[in-house]
Amino acid sequence: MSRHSSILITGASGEIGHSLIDRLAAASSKPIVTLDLNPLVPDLARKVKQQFTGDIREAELLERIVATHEVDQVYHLAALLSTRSEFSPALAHKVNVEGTLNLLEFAQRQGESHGRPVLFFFPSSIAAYGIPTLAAKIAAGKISEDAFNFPTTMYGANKLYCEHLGRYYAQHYKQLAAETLSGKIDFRCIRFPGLISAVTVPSGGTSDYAPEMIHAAAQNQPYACFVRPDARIPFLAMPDAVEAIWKLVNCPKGQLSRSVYNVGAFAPSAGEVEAVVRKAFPSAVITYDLDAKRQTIVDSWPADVDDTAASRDWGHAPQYGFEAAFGDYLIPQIRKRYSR
Ligand code: NAD
Ligand code: AKB
Repeated sequence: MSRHSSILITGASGEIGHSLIDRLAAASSKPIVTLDLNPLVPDLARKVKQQFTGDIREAELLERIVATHEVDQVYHLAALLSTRSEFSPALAHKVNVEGTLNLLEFAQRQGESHGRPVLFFFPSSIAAYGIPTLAAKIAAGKISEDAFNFPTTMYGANKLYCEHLGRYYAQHYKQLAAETLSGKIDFRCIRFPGLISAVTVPSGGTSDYAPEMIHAAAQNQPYACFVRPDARIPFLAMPDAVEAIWKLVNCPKGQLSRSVYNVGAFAPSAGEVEAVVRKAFPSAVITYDLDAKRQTIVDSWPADVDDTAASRDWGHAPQYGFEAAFGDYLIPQIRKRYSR
């Protein structure tokens, strides 16, 4: 039986997965295979060659994938997000770290077996940063990749460690073995800010207040924001997130100066998000009901990120700034979505 050279997307039923499947199905000739606890919605299922439903921690499932597919690209999206991880830190470690280790081992075996480096895309997060005080956050402004790498959440610690695991597999794997076994994985990683999509609503994250506010207003539902109006972190519109993944994975390796890149676009406060949402939906009922503990997490994340390296190395240039993200993408598409 011949095995097909394929792309594997884990966590494919989630927010990024939705948009990434569309993009890869349209732009790549390779068949797509997915793995998620939840099945894909029918529209997306039609775009993939085969979907596997189950847990990334199950070795037997990964064996079933290689029985029929020769994988040369892995987009490892499956994870528990920050708020959810803080309620179940041991489970988060199992899914976010042990799950990633499984996928790296899987990719390593694939690279060793077919002889080509397996591209491994890993979505890290601004949660990998931990700024000790609000005053330090305000003073720091745009943060570059190597500053404040002291996450305060289990999720952030998981992400930061997995960035290192990926670099280890790519550059130093089994460095004491007689033969060279590193280089079988081409590990590339983006630290995403909060993502805002017009087609999906997030769950389990701490940056969720901004997308939740917009989706609630468009459905005429009241929304109580869990952070202060002055809470500020960077955000990126989902089409720009997918474009960034596409640009990074298609960049010639020699142009990359690092394995982990910041990407940013706009960094409004919650109050500034509220103002644009109110302008678009004047009858929106938005209040503030502070969750001091989730606020503390947001306060430990950067007010904005320095993405000079991503712009220079692989041309990160988001199409949507604050005004355009709302005016040209979110508001029109979300209105359409809920008026059906
Ligand atoms: P999401 O929660 O919408 O999707 C995650 C998917 O992973 C879900 O479909 C879930 O069913 C699946 N999953 C969870 N545990 C699993 C397991 N054990 N086995 C198999 N599947 C499992 O998240 P998203 O927003 O699409 O994020 C995708 C990735 O990007 C995650 O790694 C996340 O940490 C990262 N990221 C997201 C954001 C954001 O704002 N959305 C920002 C930074 C980084
Ligand atoms: C979360 O809030 O957990 C995510 C993220 C910024 O990584 N949206």
